[in-house]
Amino acid sequence: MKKLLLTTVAAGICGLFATSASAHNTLTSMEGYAGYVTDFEMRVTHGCKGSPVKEVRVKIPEGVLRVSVGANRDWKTEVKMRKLDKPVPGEGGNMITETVDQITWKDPVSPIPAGGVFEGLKFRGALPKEENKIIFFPTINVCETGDDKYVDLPKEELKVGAPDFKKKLWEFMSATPGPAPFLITTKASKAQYPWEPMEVPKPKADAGTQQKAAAN
Ligand SMILES: [Cu+2]
Repeated sequence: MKKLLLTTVAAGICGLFATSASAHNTLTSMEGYAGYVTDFEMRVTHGCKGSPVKEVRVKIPEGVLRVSVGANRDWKTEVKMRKLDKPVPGEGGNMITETVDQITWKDPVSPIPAGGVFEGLKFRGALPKEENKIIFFPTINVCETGDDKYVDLPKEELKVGAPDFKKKLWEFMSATPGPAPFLITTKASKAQYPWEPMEVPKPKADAGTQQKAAAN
């Protein structure tokens, strides 16, 4: 009976904040410049119904490449790779054929307390060049008892910039107890590093127009 009561109270605390994005695992920064190599931090804000967190897993979404994990002396980190459908050019001319699929932080010096504090787990990677894209990073907390899965994705595609985007995003975040953390790519006004030329995408009609001009 006592145990049941405890669980109910803890569930009540989570439920109270369930509609607030800050109550779940979220990325500390929910925006990032398209194409930039970006530092990410997965923020863990509470345990599973009162149980401390002893393992955190993050799934790296498609299109986020060149991923590395921040040094962490409190957790053991483990990286699982996946093969890319299509190899992409990497630095120094060699082709990248596989990429990080999942990062796991486990066996901590001590688990993240169930409440009252948060912890940020750092990793980095290159964001896709596509602007106004919402990218999901599904994540799972494994606790001493039970787990919390923040792996739910929106039922329909969320179009950043659409008139009802904010409403749809909020609906998604409050629809289930486990919305996946996300980040929105925004337009960068300059290349990431000052020595890099800004890439100007060529309009598709360009080649045809030039050919015509040449023919004339
Ligand atoms: Cu939560």
